[in-house]
Amino acid sequence: MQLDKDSILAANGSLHNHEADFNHLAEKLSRSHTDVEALVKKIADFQVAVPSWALGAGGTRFGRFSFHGEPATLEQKIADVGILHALTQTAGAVSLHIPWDVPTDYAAVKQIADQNGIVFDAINSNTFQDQPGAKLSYKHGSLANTDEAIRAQAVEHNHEVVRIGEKLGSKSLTVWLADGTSFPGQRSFQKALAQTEKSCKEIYAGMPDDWSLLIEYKPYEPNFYSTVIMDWGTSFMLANACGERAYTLVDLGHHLPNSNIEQVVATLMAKGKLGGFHFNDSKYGDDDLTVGSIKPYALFLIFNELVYGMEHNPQNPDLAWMIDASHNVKDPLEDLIQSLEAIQEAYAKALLVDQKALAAAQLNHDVVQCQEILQGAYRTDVRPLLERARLSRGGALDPLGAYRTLRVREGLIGERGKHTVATGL
Ligand code: PSV
Ligand code: MN
Ligand code: MN
Repeated sequence: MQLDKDSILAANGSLHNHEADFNHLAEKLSRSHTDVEALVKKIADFQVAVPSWALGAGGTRFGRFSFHGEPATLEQKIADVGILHALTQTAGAVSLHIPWDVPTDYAAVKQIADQNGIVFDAINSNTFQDQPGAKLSYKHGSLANTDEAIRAQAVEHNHEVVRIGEKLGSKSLTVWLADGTSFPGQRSFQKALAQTEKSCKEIYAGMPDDWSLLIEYKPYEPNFYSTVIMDWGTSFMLANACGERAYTLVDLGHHLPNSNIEQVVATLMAKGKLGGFHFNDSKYGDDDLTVGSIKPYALFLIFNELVYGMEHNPQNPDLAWMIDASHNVKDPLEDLIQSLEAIQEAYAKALLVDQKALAAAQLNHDVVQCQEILQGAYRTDVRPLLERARLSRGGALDPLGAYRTLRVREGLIGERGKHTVATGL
């Protein structure tokens, strides 16, 4: 199923209310000398990768409840990303997880991606599960394993993932390790870290010169006493040990409660070492809930630092943005539409922050004014800007509304059947 521009245009209906809302907001913003056209262009240009594993209704270890019409093949997953992109004009990339989504027919996969305007962003390796037919087990770790042969198998898997990514046009490899311990004394911290550093360097040495290595961190889960790459400091240290094209990847759910993620972002960007970003939201841990569903103000504060860094830190590369969320209880495509909207909303609000006025208020120690500036931007209803950005690229005025009006899920069920099961998580 592919959504064409005409049906989206038809679903948009009258633009009368949008025009009125947009003009009102544009008039208000130009009073503070905001270049509204430039703002809309920035919002329209912002693209986020959808991970191949988020397109099926995910599950937890307590159960997995399939959503009808789920994509069963990689081609179908990319077609789903195409639907998201056609509606939102924000999801122009897909992020594959290997071996969950190894292409069997590269030409076919590339063709369907091209047809849908989708590029291949960072590709993810997986050494947190044993793969069918694998000689050695990752039960006691992969890149940090005590056994050299197991580490070598894990390094080779990462090189294989790079080779797959090269055929598709990816330019970065994301590594997330489950390696760690669940009980005190189970493993030497120092030796595990040293082995991980050695393995990361081997992965890095085997990558093409125009590829980046993105190192993700997470404090706990699946291990509950220690994780080898537990925090941004450890990831930063490993990235520095590997070299110039190795960076830290921040996943919003991978922090202990109340961590100041915006400060982490600022620190990494100042050092030119923030390479990638996984969006989700959480109440307790790595909950992988819909972006913006729990702490939208925290997301805005994080975006405020990202925007500042993108404008002031040329030493930092362009970021690989990805949604890393999946659920049991929502239509995955509707859920991703909500996440994409929340990301764009937080980005647009952060773009509204008057950086000059904020810097002046900071110099004057006018703490009250600093807060007013941030919250003034946060309280602005930016949705007409998002609508305008989408319309400028032929997208939907209201992606969720159009998804329902066009009966997309029903169409997918018609095509694929009710009882499909997506591969992966
Ligand atoms: C791990 O929790 C993670 O955030 C990593 O990015 C994985 O690749 C992804 O989730 C899927 O398991
Ligand atoms: Mn992640
Ligand atoms: Mn995670």
